[in-house]
Amino acid sequence: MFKIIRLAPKKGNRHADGNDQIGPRMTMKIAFIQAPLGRPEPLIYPLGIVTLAGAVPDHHSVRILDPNRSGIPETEKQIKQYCPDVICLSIRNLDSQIKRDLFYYYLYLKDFINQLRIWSPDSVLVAGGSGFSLFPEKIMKDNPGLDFGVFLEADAILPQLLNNLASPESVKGVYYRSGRDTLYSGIPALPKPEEFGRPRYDLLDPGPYQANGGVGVQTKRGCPLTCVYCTYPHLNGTDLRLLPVENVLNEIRILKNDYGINNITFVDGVFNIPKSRTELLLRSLAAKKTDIQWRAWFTEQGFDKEFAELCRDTGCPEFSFSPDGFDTETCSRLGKTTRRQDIERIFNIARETPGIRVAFNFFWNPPGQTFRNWLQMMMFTVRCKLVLRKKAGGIIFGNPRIEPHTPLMDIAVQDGILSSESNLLPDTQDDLKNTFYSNPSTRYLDLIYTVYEAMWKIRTRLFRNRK
Ligand code: B12
Ligand code: SF4
Repeated sequence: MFKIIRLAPKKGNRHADGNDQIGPRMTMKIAFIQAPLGRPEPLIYPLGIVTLAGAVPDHHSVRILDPNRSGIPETEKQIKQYCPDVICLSIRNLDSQIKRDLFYYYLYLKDFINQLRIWSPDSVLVAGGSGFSLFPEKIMKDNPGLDFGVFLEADAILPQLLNNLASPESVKGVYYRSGRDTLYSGIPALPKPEEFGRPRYDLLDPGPYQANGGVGVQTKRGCPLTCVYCTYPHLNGTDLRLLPVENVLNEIRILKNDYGINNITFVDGVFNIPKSRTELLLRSLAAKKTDIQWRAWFTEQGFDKEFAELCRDTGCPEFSFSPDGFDTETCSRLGKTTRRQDIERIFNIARETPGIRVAFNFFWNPPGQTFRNWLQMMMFTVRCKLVLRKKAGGIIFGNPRIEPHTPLMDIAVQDGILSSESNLLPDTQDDLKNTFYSNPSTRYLDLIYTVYEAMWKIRTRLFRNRK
């Protein structure tokens, strides 16, 4: 049976103009819930649902719950008290994507969805979020408790779906049930900047979240670069959709003045493109004397000393780069625009500029890897430690998680690591280990990686004990 039968208005729910038929302006109680991760993790402000709540029309009643902060029992209590008509579950993370610290959040999430169904059997359950949008069909199939799923950014879609719960096929981007089948209403357009929700900080205090790198602030969506392993072009498109600088400054002002937030993270895939607009944002921030600490992800492209100083002087203590490969050939194979000389340039800027730190992420054994290249990458690491000393913010090695809709998936199939039928969202954590790329022609490097992994684990344990 089609579960929308759940939407008979509950006691107290009224159409905004007085009658209580299901219809576009019926007032509903909507609970946004961030999916719990299943293990303690640094607390991240759930910007997706905080933003989405800002796109929901005012006549609805809205709450935001984050079990990662409040715990599961408190979430259960809140849901049972509130009795939402609609639960919007944000599935952001599926797995840790780090082989040396692998954790499969998705296994835990499946249990949580079953729990939600027991706590609130009459609510309509809608899923969405970046994790969901990577595997929408599989997640709908694995979790019969979900009534709807929304593909990609939902700022425009969710309000339409709320108006059309009985005719989801009329709203693009929606997965819905019909008997035993799951149907899809068709590819949606990504929202324009003026359609993005404005974060509803009033519904979830950002204060407790600022310790871990800061509260997220978005300045744009989309990325035009072409890194082969990256999911962002699939999730947010390849065109940059820029929020007006004034809007961004306004969010920062509200966070600072109303919630005492001094630390923010710009959540854009790449912060410093287009460069001129980033400079404008930073100069305007300086002019407002906002006095905040911020961090972001940068591309080496166009990053010069003057820009580094502008960032430093407006509150950025550390620059994170992901050249991923070290020599130009490996970088090209990874679809990066970065060249070896760009990495050296960043190194020199860090050496010459007081008050800045740089961090680099590299892949241990990516497509295009050679022993010579690996050795040079190791020598660069040592050089960073010896020359940059405290200015070297960290050099991290990993292997890319192979995600769907990425060119890396095709490379992995060509290299015999996967078959085109492989399940990238498997049923066990053991099988999840097979979703990481490691270049077969330099497989012996994996042995050295096991030593690196072991050292990393010992270091993490020692650090935790000391804390
Ligand atoms: C910035 C970022 C971070 C920052 C966050 C900084 C901060 N203070 O906020 C840091 C580096 C800390 C981080 C950490 C992690 N991240 Co991260 N992160 C991102 C990134 C780039 C943007 C997230 C964001 O804030 N977007 C802005 C908001 C407004 O958009 P949104 O959340 O996507 O929400 C929209 C839609 O998804 C949708 N939506 C969201 N929720 C819902 C719910 C419903 C019901 C509906 C209908 C729609 C919907 O509508 C929203 C508005 O359009 C995404 C990649 C991406 N392009 O999305 C990865 C991403 C979410 N991260 C990812 C991962 C894996 C992680 C980590 C697990 C990595 C790790 N091992 O540490 C941790 C988890 C941290 C945690 N506790 O949750 C993955 C998740 C996919 C997966 N395979 O699991 C992503 C997709 C990147 C990737 N590699 O593919 N992350
Ligand atoms: S620059 Fe960053 S966000 Fe853009 S494609 Fe590369 S990894 Fe993805």
